[in-house]
Amino acid sequence: MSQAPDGDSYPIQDLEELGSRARDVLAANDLGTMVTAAPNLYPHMWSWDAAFVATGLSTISIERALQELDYLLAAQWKSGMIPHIVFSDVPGYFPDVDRWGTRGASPEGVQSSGICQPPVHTTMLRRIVERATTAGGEDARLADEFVRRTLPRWIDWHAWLRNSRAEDGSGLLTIYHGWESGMDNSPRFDGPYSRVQPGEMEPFVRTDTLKITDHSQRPSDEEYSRYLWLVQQMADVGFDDERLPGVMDFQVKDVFMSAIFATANEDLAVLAEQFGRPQEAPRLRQWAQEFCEGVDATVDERTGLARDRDVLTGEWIGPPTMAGFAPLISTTDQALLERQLEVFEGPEWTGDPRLAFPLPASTSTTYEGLKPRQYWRGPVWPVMNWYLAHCLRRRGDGKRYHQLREASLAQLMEGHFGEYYEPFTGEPLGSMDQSWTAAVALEWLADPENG
Ligand code: 9WN
Repeated sequence: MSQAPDGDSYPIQDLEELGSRARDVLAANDLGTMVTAAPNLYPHMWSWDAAFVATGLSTISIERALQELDYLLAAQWKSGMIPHIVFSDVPGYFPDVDRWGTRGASPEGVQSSGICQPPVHTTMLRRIVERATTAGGEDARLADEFVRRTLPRWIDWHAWLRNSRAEDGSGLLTIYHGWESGMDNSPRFDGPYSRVQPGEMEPFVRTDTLKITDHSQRPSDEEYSRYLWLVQQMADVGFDDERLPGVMDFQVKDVFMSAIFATANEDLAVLAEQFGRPQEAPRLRQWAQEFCEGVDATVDERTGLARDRDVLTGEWIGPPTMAGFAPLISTTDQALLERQLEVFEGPEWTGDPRLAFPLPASTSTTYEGLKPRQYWRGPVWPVMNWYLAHCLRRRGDGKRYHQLREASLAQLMEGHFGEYYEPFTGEPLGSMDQSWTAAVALEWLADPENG
């Protein structure tokens, strides 16, 4: 293990300063209606970012945290889908709403994309509710009112995922675009994307590479033309859930998103029981179990890692990425959990002595395709560190939560709140002042608990 300074060994004023800067980042990115994902590169609300941002905001104001989730829910489609982007009026992101062709599909007055992202929302909502309940008073009242009012919407969201993305009962969600995974250009998707051959398309100009001028940190133009082709394929069938399986050139059973969904169903079941809809809990628990089993069944005996599956070819997906640790999120199988932890702490992952901090990189640091500076092909993502630690702590592993907390605080102390970090040098990369990075810094600071 490399020597990560102990997060708790920092002078209290350094930790306070980190917290104060994280709060400033969220305040600066707050348009009043939404906290944008990042100030320049991402001037809109992203679905899974908003959930993490809400939990960070809840360390400051429960009311503001719940408003964030309300704003996201207002963009929910009739089908139950929560779109991956809710557009603000700030220009400068591509693809914009016109390129998406979703006007008319999203609710009146809302501009959104037409795909989804990982369903971390109800896990974060449960966390916010716990914080509000502990605080008591007006915070507890607000949380109670919010959950009672919005429970049906969250249940619709989960029902849409289960019924339009996993109606086969596999316990694995299908995604039709790498953006739906939130890990856009991960090597997980190289095989499926290699079979996407863009046809005739409107020309386009990227905006991301105008903002991140070191292009080695972003996906390539070739990757972008595939991304845009898939958007066009969906738009051509009016984002009709029933027609997508017949037309899409990219269809992957996403194991990481499925594990997130398993856990989120358990969290939603708990909320349903606590807030007046206990009759919904059995269905949600059944989905939790279905997806937990679906995820466990993908594990490669040889490597101990979980795998995605390419629906169109039936092939398992090989590259060793952090998605392989999906069972750490959802499994109830103790032997599998232990095996996964052994791999997680081994020399190909957080035990690699070359790492700046013992944190999981987005692909194994010994993978031949590792690109330590490029997006989901190697960098360490602070938001993922906190989410995995949160899932471990949920199952009672306070020791590992604490270890990941120390290493994460050590990483974040440099103060830029990078979107992602170079694993060996700890250099912040991508967007700076990224909202979800600031949000998880606040979570780490709010919660030093050691099991
Ligand atoms: C496309 C906002 C989002 C995150 C994703 C991350 C990145 C978008 C982009 O930024 O994706 O959705 O334009 O690159 O991959 O996880 O939600 O932070």
